[in-house]
Amino acid sequence: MSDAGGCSVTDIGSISLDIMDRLDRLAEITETPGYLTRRCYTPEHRAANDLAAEWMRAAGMEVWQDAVGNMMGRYEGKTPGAPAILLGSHLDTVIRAGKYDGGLGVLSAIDCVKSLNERGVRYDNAIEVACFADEEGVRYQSTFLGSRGLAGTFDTGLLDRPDKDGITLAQAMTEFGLDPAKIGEAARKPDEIRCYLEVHIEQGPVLEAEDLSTCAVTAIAGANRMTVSVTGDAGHAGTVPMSARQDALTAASECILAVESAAARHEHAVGTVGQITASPGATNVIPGQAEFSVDFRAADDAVRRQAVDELITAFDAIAEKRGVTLKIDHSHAANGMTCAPELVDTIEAALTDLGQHPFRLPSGAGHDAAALAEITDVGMIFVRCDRGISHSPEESITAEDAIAGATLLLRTVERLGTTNT
Ligand code: HGY
Ligand code: MN
Ligand code: MN
Repeated sequence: MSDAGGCSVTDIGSISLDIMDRLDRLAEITETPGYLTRRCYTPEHRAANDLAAEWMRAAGMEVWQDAVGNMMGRYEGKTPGAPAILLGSHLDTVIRAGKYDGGLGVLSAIDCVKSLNERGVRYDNAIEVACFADEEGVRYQSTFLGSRGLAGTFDTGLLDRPDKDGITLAQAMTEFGLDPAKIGEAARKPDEIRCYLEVHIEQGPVLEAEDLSTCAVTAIAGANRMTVSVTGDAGHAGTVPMSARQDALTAASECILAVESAAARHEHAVGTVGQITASPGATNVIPGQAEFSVDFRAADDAVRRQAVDELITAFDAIAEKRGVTLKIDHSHAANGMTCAPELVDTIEAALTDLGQHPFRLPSGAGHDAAALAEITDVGMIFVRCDRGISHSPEESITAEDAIAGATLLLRTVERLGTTNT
């Protein structure tokens, strides 16, 4: 039987049912016993790379680690050296993470190849899997270090950036066994890659509300991240009159509320302050120093840029009024991007093959696909997650939905593999 796309729908492969067991095993690799944290270039990153390498070899792939610490696998096509359909996601996590953000995409990709290998199926294209080193940017405040390395857009200006323990990115990479001078060797040429596909949990509530397990993704929102340092005057809590204070923490607090109101003012915009510190940190000392993070996103890039400009103007006015000084470190800025329409269509055709009606959603969360879009067409598949919760130990998916997401990826690859457009 074959459908309009010239694809035989009788050759839909299957995904092994133990994907959830392996996600549990991957989640056991953590820097913080009791909850999941796995940052880049740590011993835990090394252990996760080794485990992914073991799974990729077992799935029939040739395996290597690239020059920025991504763990890579390749399943050759009918003729060696052909451009690859690249699959993957990230192995790093946020702090107190859920088990599925990143890991689900990595295992879905590996299991897709495992299914092809078990059936001896080979296409003109090779299939590659990328287990990216750092998507979240937790350790060095800049996201997509792994996928930007592969895309050839790694910002070497970050190499001197220290983590919270004062270890620079260059030092961490060196200790991980990498040579920061050779980062460029990770860059892949656009003609080596036909397209990139990523499975990821939705991290939102829509699929659950629609009672759907999976869907195609249409776009990824752009984002700005910055760190704001506020400097005032420390002083005695009991003797400095309120009118004479330059309190860094109350100034930071007014700025933080300005983030919230800027996001509320603009359509489809979100603003978050996830980190704040104050020093010297004694109950009876007026804080002379405060620092906070800002994560600002919007579906529309022009809206995001305008809102961020307004925010910085508001910060300056607050600093002026309160007699403090501000320093803003713009640590990350990424424009929004749209997924390749033909890949969105192929994913929806695969949904139909699998008996689910087509559905598509934009992503408010950032993904490695945004970095890969610099060099190739990208497509993404979302998988339903419980109450849309993510970046939390409460993150939860069902085994059925995990398998549905990996099966949709496999069906999409089967469609692409049999139509070499
Ligand atoms: O923050 C994000 O959107 C993604 O989880 N890195
Ligand atoms: Mn993610
Ligand atoms: Mn995430």
